[in-house]
Amino acid sequence: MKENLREDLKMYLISDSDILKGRDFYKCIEDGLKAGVTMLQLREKNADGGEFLEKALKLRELTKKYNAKFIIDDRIDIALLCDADGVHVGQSDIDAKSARKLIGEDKILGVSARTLQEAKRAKEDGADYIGIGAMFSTSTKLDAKSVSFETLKEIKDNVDIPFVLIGGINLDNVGQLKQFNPDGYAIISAILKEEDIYAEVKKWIDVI
Ligand code: TZP
Ligand code: MG
Repeated sequence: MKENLREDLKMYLISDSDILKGRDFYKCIEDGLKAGVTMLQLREKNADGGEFLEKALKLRELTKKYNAKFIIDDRIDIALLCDADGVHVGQSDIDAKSARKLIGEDKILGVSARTLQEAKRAKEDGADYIGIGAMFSTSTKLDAKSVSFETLKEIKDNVDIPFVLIGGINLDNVGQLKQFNPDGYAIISAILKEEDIYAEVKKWIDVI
């Protein structure tokens, strides 16, 4: 499940039902998968458990079809029920150690980290990768605090763990992040707000 984790992190798409409102959610996500998304995270901030699970089960099938890894945000119960490849937890969610205990050793555990201390702790507690951000300002997560390039460098130099960058990243600013050589980029709006999601993912794959 995590033999090729660094490769799998390369084109990391996170779903957002609000941004996709009024569109066919599954078709939009499938277009991204078809174009080469390597890892998909289902992130549902407003769905109740039933709706979340229904989406998770459908996306589990789609990610299998396109050979992409499937990660569930926050909800370990749903990750286990749909047999996702892993879960992603933030600093105010169930802590990484407890999450690891519940999902076992085989599944992928992702943890959000904004400081060197959080990154070290995530690794010690069993994270397989960390998500560092927000790198730029974003309207997708209103409470997201920013991470400076200095902090990012400090984390990279001191914590040996696969990492993705997240937050406000688009095709115009991604060039500024290449110097940090991340394993991948985790993107929401720069991809999902586009009319042609398939074409947009293809552009990202060309760039990264
Ligand atoms: N965590 C930190 S920033 C962020 C999350 C979930 C939102 C990223 O969304 P976008 O639209 O790519 O800025
Ligand atoms: Mg969270």
